[in-house]
Parts: sequence; C-alpha cells; structure tokens
Amino acid sequence: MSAMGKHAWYPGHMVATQKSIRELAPYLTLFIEVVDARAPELTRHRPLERWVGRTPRLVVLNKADLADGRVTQAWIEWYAAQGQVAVPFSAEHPGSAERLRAAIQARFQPPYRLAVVGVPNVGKSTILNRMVGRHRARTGGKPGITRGQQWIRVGNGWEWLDLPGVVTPARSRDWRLKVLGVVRWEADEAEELASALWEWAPGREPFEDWVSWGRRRGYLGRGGSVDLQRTAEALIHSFQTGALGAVSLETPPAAEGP
Ligand SMILES: Nc1nc2c(ncn2[C@@H]2O[C@H](COP(=O)(O)OP(=O)(O)OP(=O)(O)O)[C@@H](O)[C@H]2O)c(=O)[nH]1
Ligand SMILES: [Mg+2]
Repeated sequence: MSAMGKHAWYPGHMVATQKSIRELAPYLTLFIEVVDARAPELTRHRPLERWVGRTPRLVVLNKADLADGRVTQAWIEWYAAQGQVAVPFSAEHPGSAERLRAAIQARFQPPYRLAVVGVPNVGKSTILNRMVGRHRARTGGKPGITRGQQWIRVGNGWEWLDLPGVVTPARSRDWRLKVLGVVRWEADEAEELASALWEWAPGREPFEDWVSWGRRRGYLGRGGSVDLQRTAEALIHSFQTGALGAVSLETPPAAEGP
C-alpha cells in the first residue's frame, strides 16, 4: 500500500496537525499529552512519541470524574514507574487547574509555551479553557470540534496552543474508543457496543444482561418487548455522562517480572 493510500482516510486537519507538532516541538517548553483517564494507554496517540522529539511531555489523565478513582491512582503509579509524570484532571473539579499549573511549575522554567495534544474529544480544549480561566477555545461532545490551531496568550509568560485531535486507523476500530467518543460510530453498531460495555458496568447483577437493564428502565417497543436500539443508546449515553457510575475501561498492564 502506498503512503498516500494508507493515510487517505485521514481528515486533512490531522495531517496538518502532525506537521505542526513536528515543526513546533523545538520551540515548546513541553507538550501536554491529554488522555482519557478511563482508558489512558488506549487513548494515547503513540506516534506522538516520534513527533515530539526531545521536547518533554506531561500526561494529563482527563475526565477523572468519570473514571474509577482507584484505577486512576494505579495508572499514576504505573506512569511514574515508566519515568513519566501523569496528573489527573477534571473539568468538574475547580482544583484541577491549580494542580496542573503547580505540576508544570515544579518541573519547568518559564516562559511556558505549551501545546495540548491527543486523540479527539478527550478534552484538550476544555483543559485549556480551565487553565486560562476563560472560554477561549471551542469545545463539544463529539470528535473533531477543533479544526485548526489556535494560540492563546494569557500574559505572565503562558502561551497555549490548542490543536485538533489525531487518531490512527488501527485504533479507531476499538469499541472502547467508540463509547469514549474518540471516534464516531454508526447507529447500527449500538447493540454491539452496548454488549461490550455491559461487561464493565458496575453493580450489574450476576446473569443480568443489558437487555434486562433496558426492561427495568421501561425502554419497551411495540408489543411490550425491549426496544434494543433505544436501550443500547441509553446505556452508552449513561456511561458517557457518568450516570452508570465511575467506570474505567482499562487497567495498567501488570508489572513485568524480573
Ligand atoms: N465529565 C467531564 N467531561 C469533560 C471533561 N473534559 C472535557 N469534557 C467534555 O468532553 C467533551 C470534549 O471536550 P473538548 O474539550 O471539546 O475535547 P477536545 O479534545 O478538544 O476535542 P477535539 O477538538 O474534537 O479533538 C466536551 O463535551 C466536554 O465538555 C472532564 O474533565 N469531565
Ligand atoms: Mg478541541
């Protein structure tokens, strides 16, 4: 397959973003690599490691409010064991911005010229808005909201660059990236996604399936049978909004033996 063919599916802004990251890297203090706390390595864009060169990275485990706190803590320790700093963050918690600022200031000298990078919809623009204290970058609940680059200068030596999300074709087929909203999915995939998600649902009864979850909620169609499409979409939505509880979809790989 030619290089063109392999990447032909890429929306144009992803190609442009890759180029920007490579070109900007030498001029940046650090990259803020944003991942979803519910599946940090799955939502990590691996090629970044090559693109950023020698520029340091700090991993932000975002949407920590939606993740299982114990699992997030295990991830922080796992990253530390890899020699990487990972900081939990939640747009819902006012203290998050201050904690991230402190983590940066403890390790790097000003001026702070930072770029937020990561896969789509993990909350890059939202973090930036929280860090600058104003709604400066556009955000939204579906992938592909940020289309171009946007520098946000806040005075006192901080400059932030918002970039569009980037994702690789191989990763984009994973059901977890679909329910996390990193990649789009079709309506006819809902039942399959709900079945996979159900295995991770906290507090489900033994032998209970997602169909009975829908029945309990009264998602019934004609003749009183469960409306599978509606149930599946409701289950995914409940996961995405946190109504299902705090759920992590990935745990750190077991420590390697001697
Ligand atoms: N619960 C929760 N939702 C969040 C958090 N951070 C972001 N979101 C939501 O996640 C969605 C995506 O946020 P964005 O900031 O637009 O994500 P992005 O990474 O900039 O996305 P692209 O520009 O499409 O790559 C929005 O609906 C945000 O409100 C968080 O910490 N907790
Ligand atoms: Mg964005």
